[in-house]
Amino acid sequence: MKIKDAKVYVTCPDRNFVTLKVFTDEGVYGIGDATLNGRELSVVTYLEEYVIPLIIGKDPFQSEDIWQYLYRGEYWRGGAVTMTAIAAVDMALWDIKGKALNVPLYNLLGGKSRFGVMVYGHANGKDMEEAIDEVGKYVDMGYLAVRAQCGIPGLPSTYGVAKEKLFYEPAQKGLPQENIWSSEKYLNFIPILFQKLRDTYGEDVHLLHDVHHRLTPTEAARLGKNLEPYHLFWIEDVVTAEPQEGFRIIREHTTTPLAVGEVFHDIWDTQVLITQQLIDYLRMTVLRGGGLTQMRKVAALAELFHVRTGCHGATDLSPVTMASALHFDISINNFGIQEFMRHTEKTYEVFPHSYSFKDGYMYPGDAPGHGVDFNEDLAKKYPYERAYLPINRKLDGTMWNW
Ligand code: EZ4
Ligand code: CO
Repeated sequence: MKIKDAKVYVTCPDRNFVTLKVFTDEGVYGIGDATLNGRELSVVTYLEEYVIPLIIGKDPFQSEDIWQYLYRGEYWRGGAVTMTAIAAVDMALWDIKGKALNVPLYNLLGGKSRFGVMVYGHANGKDMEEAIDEVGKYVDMGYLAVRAQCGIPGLPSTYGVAKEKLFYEPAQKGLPQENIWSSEKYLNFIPILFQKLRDTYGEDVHLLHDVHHRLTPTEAARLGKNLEPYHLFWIEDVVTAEPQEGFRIIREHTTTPLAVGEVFHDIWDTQVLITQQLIDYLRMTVLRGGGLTQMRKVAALAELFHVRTGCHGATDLSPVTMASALHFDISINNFGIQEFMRHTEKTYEVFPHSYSFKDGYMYPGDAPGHGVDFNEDLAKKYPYERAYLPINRKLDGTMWNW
């Protein structure tokens, strides 16, 4: 079998997605997600101008060699644009293999290690009362795990708080929206939120929280300590992982589990964190993490050091990434949890898929490959619109991490 051609599609069914379709001489095609939120067209050019000419004529079953060819052969190594493009090719190749052999992807990755994939949903409220209600709605929908985010008294807006509750998407048209941040106000408020959540819902539901890279290691250690009585499943991205050693300060002070990595690209971004056991969960997913080819290596390394996976599953990852992640999640031993933000109906219509949600778990389905298709005609109806993620400044105007 040979790769005959590949095409890139950009569509905006409520938000932008970049999709790669790889065609073979035997009629089988594979689909990959190439969406880099807020910088989409850079990956389109990278794929069309540099990657597609390199893969035409290659055997799609040789995914390892093609991965190495695109990674080592570029010379400059890594980065968000390159790794998103490589992941898109890799996802499409694994999809082709599954379809050509008529097996669901998980059966090429070691088979099922569990019956389903536990996911967490996103509850958020502009204030405490609304956040508590929203968590209850997820519990009622059958979720076993819920991430809770809340507006902070004294701050006009913050990460994770949405108007459209089920379909939170932070990227917006026009220039980046500006948020204002105060670690002091945040640190004083969040433990009270989780105390109230435990008082209201008891200990059975897993609770998670995302800090979105906004604290220093010392502040993160304080947050972790203050949240210990409420037994969170994890706190996510409490600090950026540059330097990776920074997590040691947090680790030495708290038993609240730590997750990080949704913005990592390379296995090297995880090396110190994993091998020195500084985290509990790794957030890399198939899209930014170099496809299944690299993610399987990352998971194998993590397994040796008691680190489990918690793949990123926000709306900027298309259903193609979601499906690929579900096949990966169900097959590895050291799976932890999967994030699941629902896409809108418009998005689901453009990406018909075989995965499903029931009673807190997701199931990849048994369609050959990853089980997601792409409706080109419908996609054409929703042209690309430039959108940016927000930015964040401290109270005195200092630029900070959003
Ligand atoms: O803000 O993917 O855990 N999930 C997240 C996401 C990110 C978006 C950025 O595009 O942090 O909601
Ligand atoms: Co996050």
